[in-house]
Amino acid sequence: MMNKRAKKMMGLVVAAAACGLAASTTRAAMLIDIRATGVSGTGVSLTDAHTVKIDPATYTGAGTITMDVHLVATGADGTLNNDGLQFLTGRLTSANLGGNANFVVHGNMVSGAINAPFNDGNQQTGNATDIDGDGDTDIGTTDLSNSAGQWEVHSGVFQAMSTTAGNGITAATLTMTLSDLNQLAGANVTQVKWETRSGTTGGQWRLDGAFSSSSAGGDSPGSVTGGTLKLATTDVPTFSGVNISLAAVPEPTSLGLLGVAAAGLVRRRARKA
Ligand SMILES: [Ca+2]
Ligand SMILES: [Ca+2]
Ligand SMILES: [Ca+2]
Repeated sequence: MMNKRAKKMMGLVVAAAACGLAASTTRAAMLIDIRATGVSGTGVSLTDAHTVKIDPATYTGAGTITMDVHLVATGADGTLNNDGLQFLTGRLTSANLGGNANFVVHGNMVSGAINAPFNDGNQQTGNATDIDGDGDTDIGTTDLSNSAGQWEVHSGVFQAMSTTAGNGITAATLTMTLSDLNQLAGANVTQVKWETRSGTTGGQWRLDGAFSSSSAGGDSPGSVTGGTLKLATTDVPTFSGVNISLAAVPEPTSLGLLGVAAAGLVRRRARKA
């Protein structure tokens, strides 16, 4: 028979499995996926595409994080060749999840050139502005209702997601030049995040439509029929950011203490049996 703790553990396992299932189901949405692709600097390490760790014991106060802004329009019918994007406008900031006072790390951010096919002349790499007033420069402006100075991808026609590698498009490369580290209590995660332009149309995409024509290479589908025209004002895009946190490196002494505690537990269990 399961005791209380075993039952609780079982519940957690079931809940985790359910989360996994939910995450793998088709998401009908526009995703701005900010992915870390590389780091430099002593004590700066890349755990995965959305996690960067800084080891305060070895960090020298300098380094970089290189990121991609990857755009994916995903409908609900399981195929990407009828999902497309025409333009998207917003800004990118680096902000602590708990507020500016307890930042993990500061760093100025810049965007590289916007990649084809979202560079029809109306694209923008965004102004260098300290949007959140934390002392480092972000990409875009403080007025999220105005497109001027924001980061923007723009194509003259709809572009199907399936025409680019990786089921989406890598719109641009971002670089964050790291500086000072804050190790004050309360510092937890600094996140590179996305905010879509508000007020008026901040983007336009199609999910599960039909692209009626295409060039030889499959690019520039031109016109779209069917599906639903999505506007950022009514269908808010989701984003996946890059989280920067302090690396927790267990010290040899605390590892030793853990060993002693484990040995004590074993002795206690042995006595009870
Ligand atoms: Ca689709
Ligand atoms: Ca910042
Ligand atoms: Ca800032």
